[in-house]
Amino acid sequence: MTVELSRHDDLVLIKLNRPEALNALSFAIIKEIGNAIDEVATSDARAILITGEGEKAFCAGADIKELRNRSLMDQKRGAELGQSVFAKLNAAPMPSIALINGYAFGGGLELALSCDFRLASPEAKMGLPEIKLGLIPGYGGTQRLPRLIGEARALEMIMTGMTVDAPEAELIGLVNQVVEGNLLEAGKTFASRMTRFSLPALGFARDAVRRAGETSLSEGLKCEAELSTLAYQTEDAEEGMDAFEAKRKPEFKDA
Ligand code: DAK
Repeated sequence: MTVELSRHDDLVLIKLNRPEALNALSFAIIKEIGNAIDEVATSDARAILITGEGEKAFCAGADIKELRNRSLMDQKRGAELGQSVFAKLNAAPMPSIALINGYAFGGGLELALSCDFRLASPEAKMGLPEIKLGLIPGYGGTQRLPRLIGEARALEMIMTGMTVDAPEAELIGLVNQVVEGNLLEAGKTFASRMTRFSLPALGFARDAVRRAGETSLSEGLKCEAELSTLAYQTEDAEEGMDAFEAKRKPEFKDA
């Protein structure tokens, strides 16, 4: 298996393990990532961490050697495969955090962009260099990057193929944090700030925030009213407010 799953208390780590090719994404690996996300999504894990094996790379992008000599239909299906697999992270009930431990280029950065959060080691380097190959991103980068860092910066990254280092990535909001020291431990600590909350409430919050990048303010506010009402109707909301009044810690049950 080139994609490894390991359990760390209430978290699951998905690790791309193909360091000899800097964890480049073959179509087989993309399918394995999809299977791994499916497995975690139906488990009792409270968060997903994703990283790459080795000290050099999170993921150096699509497997360039494999991209050659394919029919247009195969390419389109390939793009749809990558997009649908990465979208599974958005649909998973638990939050996802990319631990960018080195290069995250092309499809590798697109995988990280599909996570809810990104932490990076100080030596991490990120970019969408597809333009240098005469290509453009095909696994969601043209859509997720501008929603995250704004159109002008996203256009600059995509149209120049520039590399962004970790401090700059933090400055422009591409990563949440640059981590000195152990990235996995930092990922666990980051996740622990939300793992005890109600998964339905976390999901409603994520859906509402995502809508901000997709719709008008008035439509987004309507959506927020609906989702916040749904959250209010959960048993967890009752528990949370009961616990507040009783001055005790809430015990959420994801219900
Ligand atoms: N694909 C395949 N092999 C790769 C690879 C990649 N993306 N990146 C690295 N490798 C392999 C290298 O070929 C080398 O293998 P050997 O030669 O030893 O057999 C090994 O990994 C180590 O790499 P380097 O020797 O190059 O290591 P360096 O430290 O010198 O350089 C680097 C590291 C990350 C700067 C360099 O490897 C590099 O520039 N890699 C390519 C980065 C890149 O351009 N990524 C792809 C972006 S395009 C689609 C449409 C578009 C896309 C996908 C689908 N459809 C329509 C379906 C686009 C996707 C992309 O991701």
